[in-house]
Amino acid sequence: MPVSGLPPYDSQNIFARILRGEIPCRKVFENEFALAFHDINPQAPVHVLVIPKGPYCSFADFAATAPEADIAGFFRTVGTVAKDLGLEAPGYRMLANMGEHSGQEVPHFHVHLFGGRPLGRMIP
Ligand code: IU
Repeated sequence: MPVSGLPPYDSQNIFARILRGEIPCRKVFENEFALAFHDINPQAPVHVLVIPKGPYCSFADFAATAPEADIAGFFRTVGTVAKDLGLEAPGYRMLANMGEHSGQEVPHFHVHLFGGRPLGRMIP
């Protein structure tokens, strides 16, 4: 269940359909906690999305309602994916849009990983 004030999870959203294998993706990694795949509209030489397997519409939903073991497993996986992509030594950016003001487009929680070039400062 999403936290109050947020819309209910839409099981037909594009990332839910990717998780179910109904729509293909360029998979990078998958385990019990997460699926990682290349963004279709990359904003950096490496632009990968990491999504949890459960039905969480946003970071707020995930942080408030996912079992702690799933939260730990998910974020450990984000780190492993970044490392395996060779991003750790030069560095990378991770970002999660949450809700309307952030411009979140897909209502399934996802972390962006950007890397492969100096990314500059980004505030906010
Ligand atoms: P956002 O944080 O919800 O704004 O990011 C959504 C991302 O999902 C965005 O970078 C899109 O390019 C990306 N994406 C994708 O990789 N595959 C898709 O089929 C769709 C969006 I729709």
